[in-house]
Amino acid sequence: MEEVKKEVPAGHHYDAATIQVLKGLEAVRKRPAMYIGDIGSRGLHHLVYEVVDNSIDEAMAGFCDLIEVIIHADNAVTVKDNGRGIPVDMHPTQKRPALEVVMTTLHAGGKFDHQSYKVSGGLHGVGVSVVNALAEWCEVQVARDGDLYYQRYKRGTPDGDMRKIGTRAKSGTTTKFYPDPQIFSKIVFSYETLAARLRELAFLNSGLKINFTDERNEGKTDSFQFKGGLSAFVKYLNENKGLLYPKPITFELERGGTTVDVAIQYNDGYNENMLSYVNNINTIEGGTHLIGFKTALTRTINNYASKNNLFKNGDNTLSGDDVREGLTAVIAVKVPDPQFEGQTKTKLGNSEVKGMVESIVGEKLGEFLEENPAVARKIVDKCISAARSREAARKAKELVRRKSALESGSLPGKLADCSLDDPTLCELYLVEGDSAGGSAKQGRDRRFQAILPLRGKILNVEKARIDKILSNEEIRTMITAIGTGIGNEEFDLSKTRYNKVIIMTDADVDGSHIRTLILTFLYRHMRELVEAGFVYIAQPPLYRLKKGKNEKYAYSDDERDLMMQQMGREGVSIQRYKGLGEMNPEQLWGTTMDPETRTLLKVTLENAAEADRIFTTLMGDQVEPRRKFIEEHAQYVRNLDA
Ligand code: 0RA
Repeated sequence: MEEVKKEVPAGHHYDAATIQVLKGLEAVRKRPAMYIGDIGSRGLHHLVYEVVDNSIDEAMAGFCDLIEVIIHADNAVTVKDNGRGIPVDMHPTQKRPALEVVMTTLHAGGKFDHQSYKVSGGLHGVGVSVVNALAEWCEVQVARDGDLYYQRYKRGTPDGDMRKIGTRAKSGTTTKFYPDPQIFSKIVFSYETLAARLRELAFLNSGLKINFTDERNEGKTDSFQFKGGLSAFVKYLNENKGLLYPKPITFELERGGTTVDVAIQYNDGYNENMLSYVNNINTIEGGTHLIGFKTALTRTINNYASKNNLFKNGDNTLSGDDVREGLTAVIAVKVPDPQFEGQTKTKLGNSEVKGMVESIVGEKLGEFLEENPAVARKIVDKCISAARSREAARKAKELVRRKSALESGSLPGKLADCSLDDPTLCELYLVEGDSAGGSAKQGRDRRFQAILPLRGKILNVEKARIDKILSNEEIRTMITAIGTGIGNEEFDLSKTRYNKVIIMTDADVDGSHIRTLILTFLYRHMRELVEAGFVYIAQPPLYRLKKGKNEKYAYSDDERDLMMQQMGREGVSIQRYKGLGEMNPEQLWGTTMDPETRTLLKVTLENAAEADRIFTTLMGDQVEPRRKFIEEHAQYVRNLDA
């Protein structure tokens, strides 16, 4: 605590309350990950979400309709709203302005009134004081009752008292902060990551306008405002997809303080894309609201089909999977006192919500189907055709099971497995082509590295139904090698045979296409493997530079230029690698596979809405969006194992 005392600015009264506060924020600086998840890119972006969430709360309470977010040239961030302004009057017990209490007290959060919905799930709602504690500096301006107030903080401690700096007619709060480089190793914000969340918030809060500007990048700017909230969200998710009907089915209802907001639109594809939210938080693990929705959807569509004699010979019930084929839906509930459960605290636990959502969706969807028989008919036809292919898929799965039981030890012959069997130590390399596969087999450390060569382009699962997917040889081999099984019902993460599945393809257009095909398969059918952080992309070098005995590998054009300079240009020969096959086993090991020296990209899913859209967009024929995706969705990790 010694250090803490020194940080109290001269002239600032130093009483029991202050000490308490400093202890709190010191805890945040000591263990930042406990408050914001991690101190990497995720945690860094979380700082912005936390500040924005406070303005969103003000919007949900009905006092704010404009939020502006700016990334400044130095990566400081400003969040400005036109709400009531954080109160500035003296706090009755703390004897300091309420603003200072909010900014420096853990969990004060500014929620003096409890009328509005609290955002308290997962890592959200830890309070703006956490951001303040993890900022090298932070400045807040509050406009209230015609006056403008200001206070500055350094690493969570007031850098002077709150003072009045002028007048301002319109009320609001402006927070500007600079993330502390002592806490975060990298303080560069990703425009795309922040834009995705801000867009999502604008969809979820119909009418709210969120302006976003990046001053690092010629003032790149976006403005998000959607009048038709969730309907616009579902249209956005279904962009680039063939639609069964043009206008999403929507309804919004409040019951006993809980609001339920739903939008549904089917496309002619085979994937299910359901997003669920509680108080603006994406409930990745689902929960009672989602269960209620699914139950109502299955029952309502079955009831309608049977009542209208739409079942023909043999078809008589539709399963949950059948009614969700090609479904894009967003369900957002606002619950006064949400209970969050699960590993990442993104699963709603409130049991009363299930019945409420179930009855609302049942009623409203039932009404819609009755009143719109043409649309209803299209939906039912689609579900029945899904049910028929489900039967074919069952037979295909049966075939996989029987086949794998016949192969001794069940593992595919092409797999060169590793000798260890502890999955936490083991890696599986999915390698493009038999020749690179051969080099990888020779170059690897066979104790913990397994190699599975894949021949050419695997099936594009984006455009295929499950029965076709399961009859594809390369895909079956991958499923058996990984060991988890696939799909909603069967997938079991605990059965994974490797905690790292590493995609290794050539550094050319074909390689990038094959990598995308593999990623699409893993995302659509083994999503939990991706969510668990088990999927990686190998980074083979692009160039070999040689000058006498001095040999270096460059992984980008910039690196090549830098190395050229370092080696003194004259007499440097450059070899450009077009494929993995041009490297011998030793080179492949040294540059791409040795955990001591290699670089792996970890595939992360920052935002479910964006991920789905991107896979849909990507599987078209354009190369450019594909390249962009890889850059944006893979996090750069060097020497992961060091
Ligand atoms: C508590 C009470 C009141 C406003 C706020 C919190 C508030 C907090 C934040 C944080 C960012 N923007 C904000 N805007 C408002 C107002 C109480 C009143 O005026 O009666």
